[in-house]
Amino acid sequence: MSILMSVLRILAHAAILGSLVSGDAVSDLWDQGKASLDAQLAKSTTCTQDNLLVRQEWGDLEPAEKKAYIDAVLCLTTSPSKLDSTQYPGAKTRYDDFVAVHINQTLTIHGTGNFLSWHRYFTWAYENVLRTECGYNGSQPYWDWGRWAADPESSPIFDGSDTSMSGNGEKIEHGSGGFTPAGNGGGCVQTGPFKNMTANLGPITPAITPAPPANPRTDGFGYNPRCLRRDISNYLSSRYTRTEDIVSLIQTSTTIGTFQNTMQAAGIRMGVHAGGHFTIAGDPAGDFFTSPGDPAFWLHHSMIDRTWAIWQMQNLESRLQVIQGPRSMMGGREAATLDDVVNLYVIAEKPYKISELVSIVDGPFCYTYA
Ligand SMILES: *[C@@H]1O[C@H](CO)[C@@H](O)[C@H](O)[C@H]1NC(C)=O
Ligand SMILES: *[C@@H]1O[C@H](CO)[C@@H](O)[C@H](O)[C@H]1NC(C)=O
Ligand SMILES: *[C@@H]1O[C@H](CO)[C@@H](O)[C@H](O)[C@H]1NC(C)=O
Ligand SMILES: [Cu+2]
Repeated sequence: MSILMSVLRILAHAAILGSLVSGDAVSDLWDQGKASLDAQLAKSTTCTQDNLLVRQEWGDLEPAEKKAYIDAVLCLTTSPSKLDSTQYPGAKTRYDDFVAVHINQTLTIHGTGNFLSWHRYFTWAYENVLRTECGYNGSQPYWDWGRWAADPESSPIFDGSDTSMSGNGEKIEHGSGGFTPAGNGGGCVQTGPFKNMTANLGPITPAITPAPPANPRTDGFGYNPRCLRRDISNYLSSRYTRTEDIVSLIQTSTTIGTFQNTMQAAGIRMGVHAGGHFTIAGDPAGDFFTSPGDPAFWLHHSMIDRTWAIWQMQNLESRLQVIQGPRSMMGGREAATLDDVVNLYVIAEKPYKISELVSIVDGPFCYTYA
């Protein structure tokens, strides 16, 4: 009897451990850095164990949690914009405000020294607005590319069910924007919670044909309502965003410069950043400027952020207060510094220095990844 009880207890214990350690090679790297993150949390003046939000992979959320997140996003898409409608006539909804902020800064936040910190703050601002303006009490979920790399279309993120981020676009005759052969969709998203979602801003660099209607303004801020189009396929995911690709990115990048450049590579060898964006593809997801207009953007960038955090945690002491790269991707090789300021204007209360945006448990941030 007591032997049986202890065997059962050991099995139960193993099951609990098993559920905490999700077990792929990327989460193993997280686990290896966990003690240093805990030590940093203990030293933090702004973040404690009690208010730490835990970001989870979409596939690990309960149906009710997925619905709560989806409802909050739909709330953003039906709340009014806070931007001036003369300057930004295409910004109709609060959701559009995020797209406008990204369009506005696109050329100084990609291929630059602030790429990672800017998008960390941007993704956090979104999570924060979902919570403060749309009554959401959960966290920003992420898309573990590796977990669904073989077939993203059938993943719980893109399967088109009520608890997904909506499915692929309708299958239409189309061409791709260059990085991939045309995929399985190309038309309007017609399934799931975001089938009625409208993209209002952009496009600026559409990556699909037939091209979406042109924006009435060259800056992309004009009002240009159109359906959300996607062209999901496993072409890139099965080659460039597998678990082994993520592990290799983390393990072979010894400087922040090589890490961010390898991640952002777009061309013959795709990094996970472009790989994820062009796995969704279409409009606005495949548009360099307007990509946050697809609600799956935030799950992708949360994974970008998690991957950066894991890279940092392999040696927190030397990988936190570091920066490399220019301030702009348009010539001008002026180097970014940790004192440069990130300003998100209408979607976040205050600007921060990059040095305040490098730790997930300091500055405005207080979250972790499961
Ligand atoms: C765009 O950037 C300028 C500063 O360059 C700023 O004044 C303006 O508020 C920004 N617009 C948005 C929508 O963030
Ligand atoms: C968050 O909201 C859900 C659904 O409304 C509710 O069941 C849950 O108890 C809430 N959790 C917290 C921590 O408030
Ligand atoms: C889409 O819009 C139509 C018409 O306004 C509405 O009946 C339907 O419920 C909407 N569907 C979703 C998923 O919001
Ligand atoms: Cu971006």
